[in-house]
Amino acid sequence: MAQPAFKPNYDENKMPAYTLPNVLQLPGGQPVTSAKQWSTVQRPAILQLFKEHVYGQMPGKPRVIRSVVRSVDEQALGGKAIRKQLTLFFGNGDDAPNMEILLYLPKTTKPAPVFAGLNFFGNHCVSNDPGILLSTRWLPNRNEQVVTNRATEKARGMQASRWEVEELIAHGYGTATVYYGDLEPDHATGWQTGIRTTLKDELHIAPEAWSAIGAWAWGLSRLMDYLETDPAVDAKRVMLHGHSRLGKAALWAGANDERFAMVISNDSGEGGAAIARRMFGETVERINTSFPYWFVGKFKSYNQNENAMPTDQHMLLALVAPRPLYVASAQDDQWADPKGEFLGAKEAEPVWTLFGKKGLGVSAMPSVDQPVGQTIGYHIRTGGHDITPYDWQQYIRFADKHFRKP
Ligand code: GTR
Repeated sequence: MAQPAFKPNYDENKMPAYTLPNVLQLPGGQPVTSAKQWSTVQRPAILQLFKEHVYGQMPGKPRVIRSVVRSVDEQALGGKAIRKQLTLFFGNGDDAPNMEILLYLPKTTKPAPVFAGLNFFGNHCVSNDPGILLSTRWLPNRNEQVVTNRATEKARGMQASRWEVEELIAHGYGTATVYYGDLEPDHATGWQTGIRTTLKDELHIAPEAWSAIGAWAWGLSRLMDYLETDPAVDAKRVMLHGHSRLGKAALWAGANDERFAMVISNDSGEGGAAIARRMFGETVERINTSFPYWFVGKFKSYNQNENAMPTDQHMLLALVAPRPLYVASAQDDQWADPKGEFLGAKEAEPVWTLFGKKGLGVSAMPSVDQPVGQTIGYHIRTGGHDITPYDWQQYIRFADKHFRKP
């Protein structure tokens, strides 16, 4: 029998009753009272809950990681930037699983802070720069840009509006990116050709012990491994960012890997920054039905059963503490539940307080286009599900505030 069509709830008055787990309450019921107790007991315990119930295990590095430079242009973007392209191999030999890295750096003598994130359509999608190597991987078909699952020349710059490469360079930041499909193509059988299969023996992990979001997040940590080896990069100032499903992956990577200095969630919604128990817009059941491979099998047991989860997404955001966290929403992106994203940040705030840091510094959700926050930044902007220049202006300002102190 056909399933009834999913009807998202967009009415605050039809919210189910729920009680959120307290981020600062230990499993035995006692409160977490010190930053040390958070770091040594509660943080690892919460991370473990997300591994078991939501995103799966997070394997370590392969034994061999090798970067091979493909091209360097010291006069990129009209002479304003340095462009490097590398392949990062996970193992010996040209046929080892690998991912392509695109890196733009400002022309400075000092190591540069860098914004790092995955892209949706191959590295060539982030800029019209003709020097970017066209990805040869599987891509989701789109118009004349991706035909029979391969990029055409028309795919160049197809998501340039989401990247602001020149703006970042002008502000003294580098930008590093990898196509998420290099880790795992985003479809139901993508795991069969992605690293969950090709690296399963090397990483000693069964494909079903983790998830597509896990594989994408793992790739971000490997990108960090590379950035740590590049003397032109200040690896202590790498700002991780991601939009939507890649925002979920960025949060999961930032939770696991504390080398990232700051984490930005752009419209990450369900399975990202939004409180799942609200069941507003996309729900656990809906995301598990559309994208079952994004999460581990156990997550399906919470379909329409959110109150039984030992986690909710404020706990994921809390794992970024005490580092700066930015959560962004968009007014017309109700599917991602902007209010639930704000509340995710708000409910995570006590952990920053424990570290003596000011979090959001507001109790109510701000109005549209009114960014707020100290160590946790938040805004809801006008417009839909996207990354816009407005979003980037806030991220640059927030990074400047935390990492470019005079
Ligand atoms: C949607 C999904 C969202 C979000 C979005 C995206 O289809 O329901 O959770 O991940 O895709 O990545 O743009």
